[in-house]
Amino acid sequence: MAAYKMYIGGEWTGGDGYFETINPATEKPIAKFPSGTARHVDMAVDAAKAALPKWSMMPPPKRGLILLRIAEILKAEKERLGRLVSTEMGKVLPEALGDVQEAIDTFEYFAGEGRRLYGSTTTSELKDKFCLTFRQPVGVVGLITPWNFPTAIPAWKLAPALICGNTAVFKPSSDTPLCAYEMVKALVKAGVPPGVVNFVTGPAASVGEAIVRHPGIEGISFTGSKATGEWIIRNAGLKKVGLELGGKNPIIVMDDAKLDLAVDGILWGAFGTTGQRCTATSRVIAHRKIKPRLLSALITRARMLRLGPGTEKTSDVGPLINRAAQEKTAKYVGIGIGEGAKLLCGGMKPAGKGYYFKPTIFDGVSPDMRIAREEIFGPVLSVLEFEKLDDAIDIANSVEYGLSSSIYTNDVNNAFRAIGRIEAGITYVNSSTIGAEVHLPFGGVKGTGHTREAGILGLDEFSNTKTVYIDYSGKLQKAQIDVD
Ligand code: UN1
Repeated sequence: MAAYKMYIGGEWTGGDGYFETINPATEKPIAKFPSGTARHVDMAVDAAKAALPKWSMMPPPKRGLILLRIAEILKAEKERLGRLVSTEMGKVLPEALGDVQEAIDTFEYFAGEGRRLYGSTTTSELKDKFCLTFRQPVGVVGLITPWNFPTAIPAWKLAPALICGNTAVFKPSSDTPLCAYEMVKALVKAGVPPGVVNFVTGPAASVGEAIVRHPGIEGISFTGSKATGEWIIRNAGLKKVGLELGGKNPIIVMDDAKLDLAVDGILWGAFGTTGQRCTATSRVIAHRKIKPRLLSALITRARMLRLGPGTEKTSDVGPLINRAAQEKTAKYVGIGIGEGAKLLCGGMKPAGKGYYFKPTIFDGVSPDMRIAREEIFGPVLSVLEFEKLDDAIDIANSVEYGLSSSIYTNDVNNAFRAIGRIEAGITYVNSSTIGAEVHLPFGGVKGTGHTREAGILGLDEFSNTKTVYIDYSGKLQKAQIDVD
């Protein structure tokens, strides 16, 4: 089995021992990666610090050209990388190719920012005084990424971090280091200078913790669980912290909705990526009148979904990421049954190898049940019922998360009411809860964290705004005091 290396200060470096990355469809190891330690994080931070002055002073359009080259390299390798995403992470090939495409789009988008990175100019309350703002890099940033979008999410962080002139320590999830390695290779090939991005693999308890606590790191960007996000807030000191912490995303289906469309959207949102998206649809809040029809269509269609390796054309739903995820999903099925919800389909893993789990639907779920409140991150859908839209929105808002949401309705008044009242960073109308595009802000409210990634607002996480006052009056002018 191939043993890979970390990349620190432009050198490919080993660690203190290795861990294995596993193909979740076969449960077989596919590669070995170094177990990094706090010492490697120190080395990475030193390298990132040393590279910062030159990188941050390079004109942003030049940095943009490097980002564009990264996009081109990923584009040329899309098929191979897609297969790798599918093999290492488990998602089906069309989605895996989408993951790589999202990374390509992100690098292209932020490459263009090299010629914008807009600040603002504004008026002054005093004569002969000019006011403006511009963006400066945060400094050395720590990027801690999850496994569910093993190329797209690193791109969401790397591209804006780099265009803003930061240097980085990048720690990928230990479930998908090979996808992350490929990303780093593309960066190096595109001409990202040594020390600008340092790739440290290994456990959260050593590498992750060292990044979060490191005094040489100014910013942290993390996507993952709420519990870890809270830990980061407690331990990162005064670093600039960006968090994207998951969801319990609802689809409200009104009695006037186009039901076939809603069924397509629900299945895609709940069982696409085997339910392993922060944006996954985990609750359907269905109008009492249409619920029986909706459920019968959902069950029929969910039972038809074919489980199998992501790399096989015949697979609709790939495996979960690992054994722990499979066990967690099974545990929640047990909790749902124990709470008195009605299991309509799925509810177990199929026989044989691979961390598969059958698409699962619960009816008779009430908002106080744990399966209606907690993020399962597996193919489990809870169906709740309502009669009035305001009640549906109250149910939608009754959880601690607030990432994505959706309403299916043909009534524009319902749509706008939901858009205004649902507590979430994203609301879709007549479309599923998944499928965000890279040029729009992505993020949540409440327990999801309040950071925005992607789009123009994605620059805010990786830049500090400098405010400049230029007084050309030739005399001392006092704001708030020279009022006449
Ligand atoms: C995530 O699950 O953390 O909107 C990201 C979507 C994808 C990104 C999901 N474009 O579903």
